[in-house]
Amino acid sequence: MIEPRTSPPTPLPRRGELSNFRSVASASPRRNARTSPEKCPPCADFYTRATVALLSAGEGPGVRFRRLLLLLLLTLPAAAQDRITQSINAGWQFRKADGTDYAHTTAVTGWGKVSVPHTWNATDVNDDEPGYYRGVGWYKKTLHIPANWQNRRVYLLFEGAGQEAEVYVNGQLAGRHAGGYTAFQFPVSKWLKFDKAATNEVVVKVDNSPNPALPPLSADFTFYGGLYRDVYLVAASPVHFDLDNYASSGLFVSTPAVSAEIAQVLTRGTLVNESASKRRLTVLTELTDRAGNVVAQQRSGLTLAAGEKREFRQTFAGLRRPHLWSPTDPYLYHVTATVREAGPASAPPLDAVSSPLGLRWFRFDAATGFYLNGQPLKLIGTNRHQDFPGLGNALPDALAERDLLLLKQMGGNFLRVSHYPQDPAVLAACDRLGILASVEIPVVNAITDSEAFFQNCRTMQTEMIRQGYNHPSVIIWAYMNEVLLRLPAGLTKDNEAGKAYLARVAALARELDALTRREDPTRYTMLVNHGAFDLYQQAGLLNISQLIGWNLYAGWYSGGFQGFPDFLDRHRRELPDKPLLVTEFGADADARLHSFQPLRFDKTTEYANRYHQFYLKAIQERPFVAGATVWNLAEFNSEGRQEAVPHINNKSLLTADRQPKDAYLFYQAHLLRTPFVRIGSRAWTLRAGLAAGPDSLYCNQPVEVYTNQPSAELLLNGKSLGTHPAEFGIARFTVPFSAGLNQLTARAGTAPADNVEVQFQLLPTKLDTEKLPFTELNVSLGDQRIFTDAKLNQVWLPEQAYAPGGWGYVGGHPYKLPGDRLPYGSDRNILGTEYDALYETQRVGLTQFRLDVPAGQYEVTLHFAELEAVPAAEQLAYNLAKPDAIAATAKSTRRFSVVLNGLPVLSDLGPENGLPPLEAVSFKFPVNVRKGQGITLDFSATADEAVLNGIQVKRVE
Ligand code: GCB
Ligand code: CA
Repeated sequence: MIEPRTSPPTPLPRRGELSNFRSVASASPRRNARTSPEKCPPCADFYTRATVALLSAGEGPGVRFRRLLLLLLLTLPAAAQDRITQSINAGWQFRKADGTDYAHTTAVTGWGKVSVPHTWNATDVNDDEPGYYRGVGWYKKTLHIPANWQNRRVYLLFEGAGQEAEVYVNGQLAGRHAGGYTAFQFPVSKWLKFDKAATNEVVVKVDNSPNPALPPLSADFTFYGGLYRDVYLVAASPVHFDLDNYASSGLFVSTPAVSAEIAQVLTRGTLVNESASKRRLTVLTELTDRAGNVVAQQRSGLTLAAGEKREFRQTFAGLRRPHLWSPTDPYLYHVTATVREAGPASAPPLDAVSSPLGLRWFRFDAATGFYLNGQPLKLIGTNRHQDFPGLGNALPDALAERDLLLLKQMGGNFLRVSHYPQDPAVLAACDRLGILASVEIPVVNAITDSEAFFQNCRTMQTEMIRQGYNHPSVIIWAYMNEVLLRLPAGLTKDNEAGKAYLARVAALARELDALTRREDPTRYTMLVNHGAFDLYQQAGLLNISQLIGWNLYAGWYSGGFQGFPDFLDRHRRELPDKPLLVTEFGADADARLHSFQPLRFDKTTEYANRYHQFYLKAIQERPFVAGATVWNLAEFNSEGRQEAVPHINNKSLLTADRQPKDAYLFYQAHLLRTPFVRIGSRAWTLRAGLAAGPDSLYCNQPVEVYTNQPSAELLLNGKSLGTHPAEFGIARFTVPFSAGLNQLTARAGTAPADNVEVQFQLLPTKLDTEKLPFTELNVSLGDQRIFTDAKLNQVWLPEQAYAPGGWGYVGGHPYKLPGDRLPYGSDRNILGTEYDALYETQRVGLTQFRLDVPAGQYEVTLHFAELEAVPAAEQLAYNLAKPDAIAATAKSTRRFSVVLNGLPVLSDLGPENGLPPLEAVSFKFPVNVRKGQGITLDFSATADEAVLNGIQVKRVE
């Protein structure tokens, strides 16, 4: 190896070139005002030499040869690095034990075997019992430590534990950590036994009990407990890069100035000498390109006394014509810092750390949005929660990575990592895939005005920044989400206590914002609010952060779609200097529910489609909207939620098992550059409907085709239904489905054709006809939606009034929960069923249900759920006080009877008698129908009114 001192002089940029740098700092005057926290320590023996070995064109042969030689030498394989990092996920034991101490817990038996990632809430967040286990869980594991680790500094590294942890090694407390979403690591050498025969016991107490000092206090997601991310053992040499800096890598890489011509890279770190003697050391930092070639290196020498800890920094002044990082070309360089004994470069490494390096620059403009590498770029993407069905939040990295790939395949270029820092695999995937990211700590809905709460916030923010600092994908650090959503009991924005609270929230915001700018002046700060403009204005929260994020649900939780652009325009008018992002927008979409006349809050796919169509247009039409992230990428667990699928928030583009909903295809049609065409509602492969007329053998239903081409053609069983223009990404068709299999094919331009097979259940309009014999009918009463049950292969149709020859109800009206949110039905959790959406709607006061079926053997099943119950359901979906809603008691005195073809089958049904509130109840009756008789159900009430939630009629012979 050539000592850098003798290597050719580095072609550093001349002054004039440097001042041409286009960078975040020079592009945005506000950011210039920031001062850098990076201070070079006063170190007498600190020397540094730079070599930049980028081969550039137009050089003389001599220079070229020397450079080639240098490049060759620099790429010689390095000796093995001396730090050992190994996961210790396997072979843990687990025990749930609330309120017990270390001595007691470790003495008892009854431990189960688990491996991490692990959560104790994987299943109890989905059952009918209110709440989920929030308490203590203990983990223990035996470790065999190699005898030759005696001289190493051994650490335990936890990528995350929900929500608080205490780590014990051989009975001694090694450390405590508060906060469920950031990593922590503790030195454990001093308690380890290195004897070959000895075993070491690690015990971790994890606790997800509510803690008023620890964010999040309340939120629309589940606060899972457990060791739910990877756990590692780290063994470093006594001379090592800092392992005690908020579980960061100890190496901080930034890019103070980047342009298309030249890039500056700054590395900072701290070196620790835990050996017993003074050491003369060299830190060699190398930048390598994607192929592994060293493109620049820096060497710094420093002498550390025994026990000394010393900062170093290295500036790579001029990386010429850097390969820039961007969503379309996420090119990554790599940084590796290695420490060796001073002297020959071939000395074995003592420690090494590495980091990705992406060269890019960016800025936000309040009027014109976001710019990456000097080009305007509309940030479009989603939010993401970290759970998965059946696993809770304890995911293998691969599932997190798959989510990011799905976002990329949608054409997304932006991820809001909500509402908390996630697995390190997430930002690593963002770096690789070219997805820009905003990351935040989980201060959600409210704060506690205590020093302990404030301190936990500061620590979390620092951990988040230091742990994520080196990811080129990160452009924003945020720290609060809708913090004024829930003012503490008794407080209003106008009373004294309320005003004092708002002032404390603002004080915390100011502190966290200042901390963030100090920690990392290269990113932007952001505060995220719900749509209460005046309230946040009054609290002074709109002029603290550099960016404002708005979570806007106009046309969902309240009002109409127009409220959305009106709100954006208001921000533009009143805060003309503040760049904004739409950090959340979305509508529930239960993949089972469809309607061709969708209504606000009906949770159908089609309503969500309209919502996204309106919103995306408004976002695109406004250049000042720098970015927007859909709420949410995939369905996620929120244990306290009710709605059509209890415990699940389904405002998402993907189902829980990551199948695309229509809105995902819609964004693909807008964001993908390669020719694209997909048939909408592609998962709705089982459909049903009434024949178009008494003599028809088909049913007309709309089908949407998503494409980025000017038009699309749709074929049904090989026959063209025409070519229709795509309007804002959608070509609309009416498809005459016939009974059985229907093959749809969509074609558009050069996009690969798309195929979907739909199984159609065609129902006769007149039930007694030979042409289309009656087989079965499933009707959801009080409902205007179609419900498809893929599991049982059944489709439920919306109710209709009876007409002779057909079927339907006589009399009554649809149930509607008071309030202006739901168009009909209730949103309360119905116990004892997975078909909440069906039981949540009901016809009240009907006198009959009739079907003019031909003679034969039938089965009639009636479905009921008493929807009148106290206390009244929560009005706000993200208002999470809930357990009492389950322990509902009857509000109605209902008593009614049902007579089936003259036979009294149900008598005096009511809350007191067979119909407890909010529970699914059904009765099945066999019926022998004579010719001309049909099926008639008569309903009569002796108190209140009769009800019916669902009916199924099936011909059995
Ligand atoms: C919000 C919250 C988010 C909720 C979402 C919803 O504004 O920030 O945590 O899940 O609304 O679906 O209500
Ligand atoms: Ca992981």
